[in-house]
Amino acid sequence: MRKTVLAGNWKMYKTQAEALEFLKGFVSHLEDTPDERDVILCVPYTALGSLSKNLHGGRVRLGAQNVHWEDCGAFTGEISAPMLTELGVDYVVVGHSERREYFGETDETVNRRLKAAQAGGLTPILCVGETKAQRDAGETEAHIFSQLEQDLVDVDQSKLIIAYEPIWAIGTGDTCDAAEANRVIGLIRSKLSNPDVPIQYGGSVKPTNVDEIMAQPEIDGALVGGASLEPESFARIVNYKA
Ligand code: G2H
Repeated sequence: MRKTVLAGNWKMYKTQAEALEFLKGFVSHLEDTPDERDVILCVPYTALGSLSKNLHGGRVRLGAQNVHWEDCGAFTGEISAPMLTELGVDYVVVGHSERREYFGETDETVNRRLKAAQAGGLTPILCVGETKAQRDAGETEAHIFSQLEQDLVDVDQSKLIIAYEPIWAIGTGDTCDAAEANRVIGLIRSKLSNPDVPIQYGGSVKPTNVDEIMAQPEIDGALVGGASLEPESFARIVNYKA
C-alpha cells in the first residue's frame, strides 16, 4: 500500500518569523481527510529549529532541502544528518534540479547524500526529471532511467520517496499534463525494486490543478514550491479533493 505524501519545498524563502506565521495559518486550514496523507514542510535550515518546537507532535512533519554525506568534518557551509535529526527533522530533499544546475550536484554526490540521509535516520525525497531540451530530443526516459540507476546504487528503497519534476515545469506555471506525468511516474516505478515507493509529481502544482494531478493512479503526492509559500494555498493542496 503506497503512502500519499504532500510536501512543500520553500526553497530560499521565509525567515523564522515568517515560517512561524505560516504555520499558524496553515494548521488552521488543514481539514480531516478520509485517507491518510503525510504532510511535510521542507524549509530553510534556519527555520527548522523554531518550526520543530511549534509542531507540538501534530500532523505536519519537517524536511530539510539538502544534507551532506559525512556526519561532521571540514565542509564549510554544509549540514549533516545528525544535525538535522537533532532538530526533529524526518525528511530531506536530495538532488533537486536547482542543486544539480546551480551547485554542481552530480549523480555521484546525490547517491552519497541519499545513503547518508538514510544512515542518519532521515527519509530522502529524491528528485529526478528532464530538461526541455531532453524532452524535445525524445530523451526523457533515457535521462530519468540513467539518474535512477546512478542515484539509487545501494539505497534502501523501503525508506525513500521519489519526486518526478520535469525541469521545464518548475516555477514556470507550465504544468506537465497530468496524464503525461502519470505515464512517466509509471515508468519510474517499473525501474524500482520496491513497488511501494511513493512517487510524487512536482512542477507548478497549485490549488487549481492538484485535484486532477492527484486523481492519476500512479501519482502518490506532490512536491510543491511556489504554491506552498502561502498557508491557504498549500492547505488547499493538502486538502485536495479525491
Ligand atoms: C519544483 C517545485 C518544488 P514549483 O521545484 O520542488 O517548485 O512548484 O514552484 O514549480
